[in-house]
Amino acid sequence: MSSERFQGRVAVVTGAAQGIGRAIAERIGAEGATLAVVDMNEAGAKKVAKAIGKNAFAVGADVGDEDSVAKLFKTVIKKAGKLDVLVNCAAIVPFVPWDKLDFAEWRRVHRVNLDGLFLMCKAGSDLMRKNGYGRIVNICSNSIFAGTPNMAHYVATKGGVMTFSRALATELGGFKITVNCVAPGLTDTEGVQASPHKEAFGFVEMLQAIKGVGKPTDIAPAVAFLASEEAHWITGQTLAVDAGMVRW
Ligand code: 4PL
Repeated sequence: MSSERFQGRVAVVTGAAQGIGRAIAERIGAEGATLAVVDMNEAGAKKVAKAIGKNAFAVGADVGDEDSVAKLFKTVIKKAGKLDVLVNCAAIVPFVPWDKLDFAEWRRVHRVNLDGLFLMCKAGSDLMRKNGYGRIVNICSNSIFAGTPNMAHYVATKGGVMTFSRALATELGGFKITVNCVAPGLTDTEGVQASPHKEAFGFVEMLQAIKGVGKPTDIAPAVAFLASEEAHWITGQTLAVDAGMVRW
């Protein structure tokens, strides 16, 4: 049954205290997964885990810190015994015009968006290789196709998310582990609403084939599909989920 696609599966979703990560955690949790709701904001992660139910537990972690990532997976193994699904959604979404962008800010965003992705995929895939099964879904952004302004460093990291995922798919194919990306467009999240990005909804909508404002629940189904068993023949791909704003 499609509503029980993740029965018996163990999943980790990062950045799951809010926004798109939260919607993904809720969706995979509702479909039966045993689930680690991971976020730097541990209190927020606890609230989300509690709302999902007994199959979910919260873990506070900084994906950019190697020790924190090691501790996270130790907790997952202790609580759930294995890892089947890893969704990497944790990211910094900055708004910094080029004139204001300095190296410290460039590094801050790379530390989470790319170093964090590397650390999570490295430790996560080690467990999946033992498991003989795995689904990795990395959250990208359609800004890599659009060249969205005021976030050149973010766009650079998300380009890395796509190309790294492509290479990782090759490395892990022999272990029955798939690696894919979902590339949302501008989405109505707490983070976006708290930033100047919220002013861009009208412009983005003008470019969309389908009109409207993207919600986290519009993104989660695509992630759940790529994280499911039946997506076994798809790997190394990036799927734009943005009402057709970009086509490539
Ligand atoms: C088109 O990933 O893809 C704003 C903010 N506009 O973070 C994004 C677009 C933003 C985007 C993004």
